[in-house]
Amino acid sequence: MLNKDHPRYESLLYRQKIVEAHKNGILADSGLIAHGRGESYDYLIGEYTTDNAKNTINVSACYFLTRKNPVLSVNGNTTALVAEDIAQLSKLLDIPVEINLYYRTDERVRRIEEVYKALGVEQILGTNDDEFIDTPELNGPRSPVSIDGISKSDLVFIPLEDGDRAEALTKLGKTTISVDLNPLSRTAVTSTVTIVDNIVRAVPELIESVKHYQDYDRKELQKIIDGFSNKTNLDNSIKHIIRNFE
Ligand code: PTJ
Repeated sequence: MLNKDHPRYESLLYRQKIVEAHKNGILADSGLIAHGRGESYDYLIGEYTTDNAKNTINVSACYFLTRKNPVLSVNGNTTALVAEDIAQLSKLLDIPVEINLYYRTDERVRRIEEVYKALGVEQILGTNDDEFIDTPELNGPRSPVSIDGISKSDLVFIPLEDGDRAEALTKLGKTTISVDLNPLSRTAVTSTVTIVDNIVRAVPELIESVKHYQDYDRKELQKIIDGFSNKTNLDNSIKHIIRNFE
């Protein structure tokens, strides 16, 4: 039982979610390590959503609202931490959730599918019954994607991603929106938009941002997109961490 007065209550709560997801066969063994790496970057950032990250979340919302076929790609860590928010985002934008795992097993896919089904998500792709096609120039377990989902998409949301796939998807001309606490990672560097924030804060904020921008004119959304530079975003994120050391 967690004590709510503990100064690191929230962090402990998310650790508990991660451990439970591991016990339930949702999280990969390496997912525990990936979470620890994320925690350390979050600590350096200050464990809050910076103004710079808020800006990238707003730009991401504008991208979601101007693309034809966005897909939310999910893995074990994303499901462990923010499955409810992913389900909400999928319903709000009427877009599919596609399961794409680095450590793919039929059993993990089945368990993750159950989570989203229970949350009422209607469009779940990347399941064991799906038809797959390989992502060009990408080897490994994350290469096969759903013919009706990521393969046809023009925008892929890729939280907690590995660099190879982020790079391959961007090279294919897709808009890639990643969430990664590490602004130096290859995923961060090769994505169209990198939200340098903890996924537990970023996805709820993204939902609010989509609600805010959904009645905006397309031209206004495009103007916000055109004014964005991911290089400047990453430079700002790194400078923020350096300032915290001073
Ligand atoms: O569920 P699977 O099989 O697809 O496996 C998922 C993991 C995450 C294990 C796999 O994709 C992996 O090994 O990823 P990496 O290469 O460790 O990259 C994960 C990135 O996410 C790292 O840069 C972490 O800093 C970052 N990260 C970890 N936790 C969070 C995070 N970013 C945002 N929010 C977090 N909570």
